[in-house]
Amino acid sequence: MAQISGAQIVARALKQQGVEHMFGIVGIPVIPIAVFAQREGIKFYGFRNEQSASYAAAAVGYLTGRPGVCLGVSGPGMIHGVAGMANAWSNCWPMILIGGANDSYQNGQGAFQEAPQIETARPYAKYAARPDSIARLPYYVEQAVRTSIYGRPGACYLDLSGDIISGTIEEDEIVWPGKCPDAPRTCAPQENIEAAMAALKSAERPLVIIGKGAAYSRAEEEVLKFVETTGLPYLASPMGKGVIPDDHSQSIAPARSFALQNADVVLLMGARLNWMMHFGTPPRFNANVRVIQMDINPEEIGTNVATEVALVGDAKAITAQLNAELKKNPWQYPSETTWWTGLQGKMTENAAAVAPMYENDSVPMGYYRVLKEVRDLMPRDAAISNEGASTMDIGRVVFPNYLPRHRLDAGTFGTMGVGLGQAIALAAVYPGKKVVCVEGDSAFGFSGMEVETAARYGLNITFVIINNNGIGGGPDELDPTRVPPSAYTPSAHYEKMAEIYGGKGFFVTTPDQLKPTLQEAMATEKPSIVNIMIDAKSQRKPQQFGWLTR
Ligand SMILES: Cc1ncc(C[n+]2csc(CCOP(=O)(O)OP(=O)(O)O)c2C)c(N)n1
Ligand SMILES: [Mg+2]
Repeated sequence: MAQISGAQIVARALKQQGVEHMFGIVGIPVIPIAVFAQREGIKFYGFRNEQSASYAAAAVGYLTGRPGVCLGVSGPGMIHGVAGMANAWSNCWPMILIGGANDSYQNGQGAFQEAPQIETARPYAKYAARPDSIARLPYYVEQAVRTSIYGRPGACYLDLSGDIISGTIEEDEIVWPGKCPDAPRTCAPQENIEAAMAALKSAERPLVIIGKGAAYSRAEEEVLKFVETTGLPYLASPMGKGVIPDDHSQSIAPARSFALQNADVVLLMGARLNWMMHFGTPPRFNANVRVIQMDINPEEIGTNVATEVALVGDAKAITAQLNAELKKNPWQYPSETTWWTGLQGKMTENAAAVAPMYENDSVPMGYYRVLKEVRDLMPRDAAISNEGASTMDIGRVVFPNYLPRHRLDAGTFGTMGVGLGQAIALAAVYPGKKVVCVEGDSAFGFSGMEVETAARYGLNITFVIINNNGIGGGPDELDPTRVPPSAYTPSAHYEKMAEIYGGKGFFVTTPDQLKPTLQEAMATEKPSIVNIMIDAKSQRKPQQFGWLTR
């Protein structure tokens, strides 16, 4: 009988559980896990910082429905990876962090990189375990994979001490639990389905809100059918965009504020009434809004606003139930109502307000002018990674999504620094597609070195930096003795980072340079960086409410 190491067992167990992507940084004691993972056919991406690797792992979980894995060494490596766990916890995305740990027989002795790792992971983990037996490693891996994707998805942590990783046993001593199936799709009771339809029928000003939960459950076909059959107006959360193509005639995205303020019945499809939806409360929502809430997690029901009808379970399965109910009892919201007229009027008004900004050729340029050009040059099926403050808020409005799970951004946690890792995740999951990674200059700095990672693996990513010299803009010139907290080096040449891997960088300051440089950048095989200077004072269209308005 052959001897087999803990590292090899972990790698084989992950592969057996449907894990296809591993991101991380190797070192003692986790090197053999990465080596064996590659040998088992898992794609390993060596990163420059575990933070970015952990963001990529969670994004892969969201995009594929099976967790991505982040691999980090003990102590500091593991702790960097906790950033991704927290982001995954907030976004409800499945991932597994595997942290190496000191040899267990040195516990408490001040071992190399010894740290309270389980305790550190715990608040963000659905499951955090330290396997104590090599033979049972596949059991722990299965637990972590299953827990990450069953119920509300989230992060799991496995703490692997050096002696478990490098220890060996006879192959026939191992217990293999078998592959855990995808999460069972849970339906809502028929009475809730009927109550939901009754509530919608009683509405004067109904609104459907599509969240990333619907995208995660791959409900796109069912949601499109539901929206088209009912004729209801809808809007999408930032990452719910694309579940229905953004150019659909029932999208009322440009009238978002008006729709939220005036809707009397809201159907949430995998979207939460947290800060991103202004808690579902005034002044952003009607004080008497009635809520139909579709969510995988019963504990989410009733958060911030009492729920009139709860649809607890899987978005794809429950939307199919709603469609079946509509087939039995056909109903459609009339297309000629004062609600539709109001929404359409507001959309026209808002489109007219931003139109001049798209066309404004003044130098320095504004966000809309620049992002419009990026939009026009990206392929229709491009996958978009987008972060920053205004760079992201305006990008979300300017860039259309025609496909589900093709937009990743700072998410529920508002995390700056996710952009490059998430772009790499998109490229890993969608080979052959163009990934466009649009970053504020501050956002880019959090993980800029990962451009080298993207180049090393030959990923089809175009990096675009919207440079206003800082966090929400900085000064044109800097006095080193008085640097404002939000400022970065004015006109910093971030595009030169492409030179480190033999790629091409572009520095753009005028509108006439936009098209040729972006075209060339999108056409090149190695990742290019297009660094576009904009007016530090450029802003969003004036908003009635800021994101954090009370
Ligand atoms: C991890 C983290 N640190 C800090 C912040 C605070 N923050 C919010 S947006 C932002 C950067 C905005 O600047 P930039 O990316 O240049 O976009 P701009 O608005 O200038 O276009 C920062 C640092 C955050 N959200 N996340
Ligand atoms: Mg900036």
